[in-house]
Amino acid sequence: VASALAFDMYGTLVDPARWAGALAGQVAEPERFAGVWRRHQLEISWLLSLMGRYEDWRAVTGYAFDAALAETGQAAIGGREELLERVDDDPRLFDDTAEALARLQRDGHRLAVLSNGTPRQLHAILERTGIAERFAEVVSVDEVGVFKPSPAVYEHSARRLGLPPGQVWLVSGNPFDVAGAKAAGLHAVRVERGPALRYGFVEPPDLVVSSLAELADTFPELSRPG
Ligand code: LAC
Repeated sequence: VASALAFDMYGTLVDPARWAGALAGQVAEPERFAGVWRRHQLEISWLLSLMGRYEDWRAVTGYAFDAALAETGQAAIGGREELLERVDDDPRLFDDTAEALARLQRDGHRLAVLSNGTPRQLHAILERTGIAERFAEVVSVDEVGVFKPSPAVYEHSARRLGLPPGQVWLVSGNPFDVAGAKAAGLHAVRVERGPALRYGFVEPPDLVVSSLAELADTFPELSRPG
């Protein structure tokens, strides 16, 4: 089948809410902090992209950490660098992920990663979580120098996979990412990992699943040629 599934990383394969574990004892209300941090991470990636600037995801994550401290009224903490390292070094897969990827690969699907993360971060996550060999390609926005949901990112992924955009299926738990993929002419699967947002200004996803297990059940039928 001449198609490929391109998986988002943070919020789809690995769970950013698990950052709370590394934050415990370092900041007040670690669970709330993890959510505020994540929101600033995305906002800053959009700010930079609209400004026509680029700094990599690692840098964005640091700026977002400082913004989250300010928003939650906390002073700068000692050991900021170590904490950022620790979060990077301890990725946690969502429970449904490893098995679903194995099934999709066994069914003959070509799998890729398409993420805001740097190539170094992405390869480290894949190695540490033991899913590296599921993926034929690892595509980072770093290769383009702009963040999701710029159309340049999705178009680049299709070029990297050697496919027309309409034959790439982005799989993401992030509604803004699904919207970006549809706007750029890709197919998109939304994994319901959070509130079911709807954006009326773009086409809806081609498929909505409650888990990656459901994707592994559904996708072979959906992508059958003819
Ligand atoms: C990513 C962001 C969206 O992995 O979390 O690309």
